[in-house]
Amino acid sequence: MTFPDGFLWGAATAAHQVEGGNVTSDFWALEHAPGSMFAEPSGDACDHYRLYREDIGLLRDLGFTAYRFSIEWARVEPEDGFVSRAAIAHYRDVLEACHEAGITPMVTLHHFTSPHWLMDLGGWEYDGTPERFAAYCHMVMDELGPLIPYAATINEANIARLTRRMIEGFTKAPEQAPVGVGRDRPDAASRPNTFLFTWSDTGLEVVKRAHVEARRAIKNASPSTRVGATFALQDYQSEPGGEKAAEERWAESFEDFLPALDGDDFLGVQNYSRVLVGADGTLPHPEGAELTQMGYEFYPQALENVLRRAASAGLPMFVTEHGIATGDDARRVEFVRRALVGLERCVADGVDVRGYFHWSMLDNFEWMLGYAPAFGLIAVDRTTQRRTVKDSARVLGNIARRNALA
Ligand code: GCO
Repeated sequence: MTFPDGFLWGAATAAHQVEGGNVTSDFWALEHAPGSMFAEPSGDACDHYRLYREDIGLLRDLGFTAYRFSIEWARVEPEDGFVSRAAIAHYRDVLEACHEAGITPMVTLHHFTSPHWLMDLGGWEYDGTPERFAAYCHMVMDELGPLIPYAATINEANIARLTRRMIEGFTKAPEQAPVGVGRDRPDAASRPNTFLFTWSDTGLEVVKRAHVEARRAIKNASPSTRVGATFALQDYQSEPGGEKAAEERWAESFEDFLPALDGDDFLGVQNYSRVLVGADGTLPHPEGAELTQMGYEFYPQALENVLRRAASAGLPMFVTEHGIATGDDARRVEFVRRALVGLERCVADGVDVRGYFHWSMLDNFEWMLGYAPAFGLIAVDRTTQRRTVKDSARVLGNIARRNALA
């Protein structure tokens, strides 16, 4: 069972989840707001802003050939109109470290967090945000473009659609859902429009336009960079009576975005599990199902199903995220192995998949859930910042070395 030549084998991170000290971002403010819905603040995270050379070296030593990480807009442009040369120099060095190690970088330009100042303008409901975002992308690519072969504009451009469904499931009244993310009053009006908590139709249009304008800006500044966006794609499976509802879920979370992807070079597919859908919506997990630390069903077959469906976009695909939160690394090994058998079947059938990035390189800051879920191939002692390589990292690294499953 081998993979095509040049297939990328990587691990993924996002700036806010690993770098630490992202103090000029909207999320930092939310984490420290009174009544915050975050279990704990991100703090120093994995101190990856300082330790990136060590971390990239670990990936290389393990056998990986690629690394997906994000450039943090809030660091590059910490105040409206001020560009930090120091931040650009930092990311230049991260990219150079990748190339020196023989690691192909894939850069995400927006991974959930935004500069705090953007919230004062209306965040992801503000119709000027696409231009602001595109200007930041242009600036980054103008400086660093030759070092960036692959750029993803927005991570999980469709996440608001998924969150909206999840919230509906809780309350049937989305605007009343997660409280504590606002400044003083926990109602919708006071909730800043961060990327993750903007559920309105206006917000969706802003996101789509931001992707289109960013793609244009990136291609102008760096014509050799291949551009795409990434999507959180669930394997929606219908139970009798739920066929129509399952189709709707897929349409709203994927097909609805296809017009905005016209002109993209690749599609980033991110999958973690399946969702069972009945006539009235999401169904509970099957009796006795094994659940992960996220409460998702352990269901590695989902990746293959989702890749086959997403192929309808007609774009080359990368698995830009796939992983499992578990304290039992043997289950991670099993999860990866079974998913990769499915991925290999896709490739053998001619589905155009060009790489696999595991989420995540490091145990890291899982947003509102804090540091409890363990998604990493590498454990991090956050007191000493010591890294410990897990078996799953060695197993996946060996697959990468052979470009084949055992
Ligand atoms: C997301 C993000 C990652 C998560 C990962 C695990 O999908 O929410 O892209 O930042 O950490 O998916 O939940």
